[in-house]
Amino acid sequence: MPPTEARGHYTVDHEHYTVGKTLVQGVVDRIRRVADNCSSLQGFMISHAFGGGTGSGFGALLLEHLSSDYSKMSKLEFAVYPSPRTSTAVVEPYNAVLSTHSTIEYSECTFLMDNEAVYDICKRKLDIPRPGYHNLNRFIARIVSSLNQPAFQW
Ligand SMILES: Nc1nc2c(ncn2[C@@H]2O[C@H](COP(=O)(O)OP(=O)(O)OP(=O)(O)O)[C@@H](O)[C@H]2O)c(=O)[nH]1
Ligand SMILES: [Mg+2]
Repeated sequence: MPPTEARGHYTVDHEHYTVGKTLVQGVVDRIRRVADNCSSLQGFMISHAFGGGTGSGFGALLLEHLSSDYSKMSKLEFAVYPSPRTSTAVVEPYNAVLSTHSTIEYSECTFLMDNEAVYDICKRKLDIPRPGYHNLNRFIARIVSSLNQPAFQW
């Protein structure tokens, strides 16, 4: 997600109702341009963090638009759930709670990657003394790839 100034002060409300509203149409237009060039579009995969202002607020808004423009296509979400051990802003729990309802209404399936659990697995099972984002991401990437694999066989 693009960096925003004063991280954490931009909560889900800000991204969803103010800045997000002015940007979302441009993003949807770009997605449409790519989608129109696909010969056999099956759906969308959206990766975002529930804790980030952009990831939660703008993510929910984008999902809402995709679901009205492409109602028949499947929309799969890969969402990172905030953990106090890796979080950078105090508003993350609020962002996560406020954006949860959009996952119920607008996406077919949401895969929740709990940063806390992934951190624990890296530390205890994979013996990484101080796991960083790159360790967490490598692990998450494997999960996402294994979920995608059946789709690639078609
Ligand atoms: N697993 C994992 N979690 C991340 C990573 N980067 C950020 N997070 C988590 O995501 C949340 C913050 O989301 P960001 O993606 O940084 O925020 P954003 O969506 O860009 O929103 P802004 O607040 O507008 O910057 C926190 O809970 C972080 O711990 C990453 O590379 N890997
Ligand atoms: Mg950001």
